[in-house]
Amino acid sequence: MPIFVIQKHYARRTHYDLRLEMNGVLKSWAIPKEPPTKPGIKRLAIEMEDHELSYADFEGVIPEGMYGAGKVEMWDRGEYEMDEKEDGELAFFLRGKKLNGRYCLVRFEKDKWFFFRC
Ligand SMILES: [Mn+2]
Repeated sequence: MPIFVIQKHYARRTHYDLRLEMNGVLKSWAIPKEPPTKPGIKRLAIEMEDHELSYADFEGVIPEGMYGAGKVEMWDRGEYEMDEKEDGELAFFLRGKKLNGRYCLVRFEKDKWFFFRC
């Protein structure tokens, strides 16, 4: 089963980086507010560049002066199972410690998506 991680990133603005293993890379979205554990809350998720699979284990501090400077800590991780996949619309089951259940990512603008329990 493919993996997912959510890294809490204390950058200039604290956010959560959701990463899904897909086609040998980590597809990535930055979520400005805490990811929802319950239905009824939609979070903005901004699509970011793909990361290498090895980045899934990264925790530590990105030094001052580098892009994304600040502390990175693991917020949640586990496996996931894709349920439905269309262009701009993903539904999948997350099996993490904090996030567990069916989640959707739906694109509404070029690189802007909504992330929510569905
Ligand atoms: Mn980040």
